[in-house]
Amino acid sequence: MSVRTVCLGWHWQPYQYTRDATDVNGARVLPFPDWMVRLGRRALKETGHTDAEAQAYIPDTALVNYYDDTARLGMHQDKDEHSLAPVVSLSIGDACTFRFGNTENRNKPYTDLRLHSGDLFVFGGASRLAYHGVPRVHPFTAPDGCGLERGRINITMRMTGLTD
Ligand code: MD6
Ligand code: FE
Repeated sequence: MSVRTVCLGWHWQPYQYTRDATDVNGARVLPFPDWMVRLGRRALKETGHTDAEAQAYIPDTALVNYYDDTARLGMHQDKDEHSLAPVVSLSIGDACTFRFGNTENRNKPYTDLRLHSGDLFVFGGASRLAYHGVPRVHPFTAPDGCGLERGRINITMRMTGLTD
């Protein structure tokens, strides 16, 4: 994995979520913002989820990944959460190739699609545990005014299902 990550709400490292960034500097993670909860609920409503599903959605962690021109993210499942509530993904800056796979293994069949700045992607239901990754970033494709001149930022919000 060659992306750089900062978290909100809960700090993620492989296999676990903690309130402190124990593998970085030990600092307490910043709180998960209310506006992001509202954005997550709106994303569910606009992707065919019911009002009840949207209201029950209380994302409590966000992983913010920064990709430079050469960064990649290998095929993986997001399965460290104790909840199978959807993952909402937002992309800013350069476009990338996003590889959306199957739930069995990291190999074919998979679908490659391009995620552009401003795209929102919801991983829910049968797709929630699908393998996925980012095989490449496309430099110099960020639109003017998106707030990022170089590289790509992806924000994924999730429900950990954890309590303190
Ligand atoms: C990325 N995203 O798009 C990496 N995970 O940069 C993810 O790993 C991801 O976009 C779960 C759901 C949606 C995602
Ligand atoms: Fe993921």
